[in-house]
Amino acid sequence: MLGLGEMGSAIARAFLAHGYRTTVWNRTASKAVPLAEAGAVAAPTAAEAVAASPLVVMCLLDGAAVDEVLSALGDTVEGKVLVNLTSGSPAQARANERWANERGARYIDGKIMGDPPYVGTPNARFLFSGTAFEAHEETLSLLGSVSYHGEDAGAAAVEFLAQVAMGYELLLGFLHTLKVMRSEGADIIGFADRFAASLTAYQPLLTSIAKAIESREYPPDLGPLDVQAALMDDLISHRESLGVEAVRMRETRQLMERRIADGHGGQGFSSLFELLG
Ligand code: FVH
Repeated sequence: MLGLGEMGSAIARAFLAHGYRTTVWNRTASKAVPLAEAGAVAAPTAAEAVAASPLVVMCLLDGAAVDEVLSALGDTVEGKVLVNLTSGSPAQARANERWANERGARYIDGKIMGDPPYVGTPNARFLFSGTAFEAHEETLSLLGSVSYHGEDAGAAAVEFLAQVAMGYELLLGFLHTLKVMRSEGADIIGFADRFAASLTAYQPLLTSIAKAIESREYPPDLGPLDVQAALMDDLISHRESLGVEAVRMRETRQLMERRIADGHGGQGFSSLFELLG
């Protein structure tokens, strides 16, 4: 295990808990001490840790840290399987795979959704991609609930960035809406509970929007744009009257106007996809 931050340490502990002989390395050596006390072997260098095991798992801060550690490892990775669980882009994952293959190693890219205390439980989600995954699925499944996204090494990162981006899009909208509710003197905790309960209604809607985009046949989902545009005006003026940011509402309104002007006022929300750059 290379990298013993919060996440790397939790991963090393999960392997130890399942009886795996685990060698650990961290740039700041003191972080290996608690793991050595828990039964791991602490290696003085990353290359010595790699030499100890056929399966090498890395979880570092970012892509720059991965590049630094990989370049120090060089050809010592020959014959190993590298599993990189560091957050990063699809391009970084594909470049890491090329780097590993050129040195006679195989590469699995992994991305983590969940906090360190959940590692080793189904509440920690691990997304994987790369051709070597199947052979190591059993070991990697000890870390949490696992999903495989295909042979393209970048596929797990594509899914991870999309999932994380959706989370931020939703949560930023939620913060702005809480601002509206608080400006109106409403109970925001009660609102949060009610909105959470209504989230299940979005499940079929998300699927039907994706299907409408694939088929390019846009039913009036959420109602025809002609009708929705009037509602957008209410949303924008309500927010503006309270001094709350309405930038995404204005963007949505502009997209609706363009679509209506193009003669598609009878179509639904999903049809705005046609206008996205
Ligand atoms: N912690 C979390 O909740 C999440 C949840 C979802 C995904 N992540 C990703 O996991 C990666 C590691 O995150 P972390 O929480 O373990 O981060 P830290 O505790 O800050 O540990 C960072 C480790 O990286 C080492 N490191 C940093 N730079 C270098 C470098 N140039 N060379 C070698 N190692 C480096 C650092 O070493 P040190 O500072 O202790 O010497 C730590 O071992 C991350 O991609 C999250 O996005 C976490």
